[in-house]
Amino acid sequence: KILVTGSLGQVGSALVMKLRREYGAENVIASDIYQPGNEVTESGPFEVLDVTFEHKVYETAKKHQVDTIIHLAGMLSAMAEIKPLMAWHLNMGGLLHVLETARELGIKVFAPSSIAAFGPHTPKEKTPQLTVQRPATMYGINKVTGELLCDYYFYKYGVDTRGLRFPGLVSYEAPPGGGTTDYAVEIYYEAIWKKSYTCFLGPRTRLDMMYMPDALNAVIQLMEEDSEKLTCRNAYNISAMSVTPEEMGQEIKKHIPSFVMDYKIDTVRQSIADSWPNSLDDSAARMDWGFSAEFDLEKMTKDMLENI
Ligand code: VAH
Repeated sequence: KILVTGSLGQVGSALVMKLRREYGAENVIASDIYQPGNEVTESGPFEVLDVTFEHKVYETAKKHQVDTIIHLAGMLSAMAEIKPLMAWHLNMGGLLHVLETARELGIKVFAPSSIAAFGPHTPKEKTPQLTVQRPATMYGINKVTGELLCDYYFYKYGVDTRGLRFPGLVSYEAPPGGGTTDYAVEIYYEAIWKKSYTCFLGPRTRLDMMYMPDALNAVIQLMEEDSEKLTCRNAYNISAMSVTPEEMGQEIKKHIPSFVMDYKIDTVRQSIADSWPNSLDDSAARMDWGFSAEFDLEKMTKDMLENI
């Protein structure tokens, strides 16, 4: 049985539905801080769970006798720069409560990291799996600390912790909230609705991106792999494409010729994006557990525009 925290978020919404299809709805307990009425809360077990309360995490995991926790509850990069202390409290408190519960109940844990775990001193092109990690954002500090904490619980207590450094994620099931890469989702919606988009990052801001189906497959593949094959548990670099807003706009124009794009730079999110890599080396994930991405910019754009 799998407990997913942050089930109403951008990754959680899509992952819960996929896991329920693959493992049976009754085996996937979704949870989040509140319970609206939607397909995530109504297609299987759902718990209201605030991960900043340790006993709540423990009680929920024990009640449902879960063997795996996929911990997605957290605050993303741009919001974390506005509320850094709240970000630390949620991102680190939540993770610690999940790890403590996992240690006591013998549960496997997936905790997401991000390209945000790298900083200005990190090599930007083909960023190595093992390299300098001195992020300059609260979210990036949370991600690096999370990686180290997950490794610690593995080495010290034998907790089976695993993680992925997600690039920017693009999807249509549920919007991201408070991220720096949110432009890569907004651009598709506004291309359909308004035939135009004002981007908050500069035209040549190059970042790693990935379409949600590839991200979900990567989580499932990683979690199903034999533990001893994992040479870098927390956390694997993965990527599908390295793109700029300008390139995304040009790809959209192939489908919507009248689409126009302009730029109104958000200096906070621009400086966050500028501190991140331009392209990741994901060879460790390919070698250890056969990661491969199916969607490139062309296939993602076609699928996004068809599904919105
Ligand atoms: C964010 N979407 O923008 C997240 C992610 C690599 C970006 O961590 O904060």
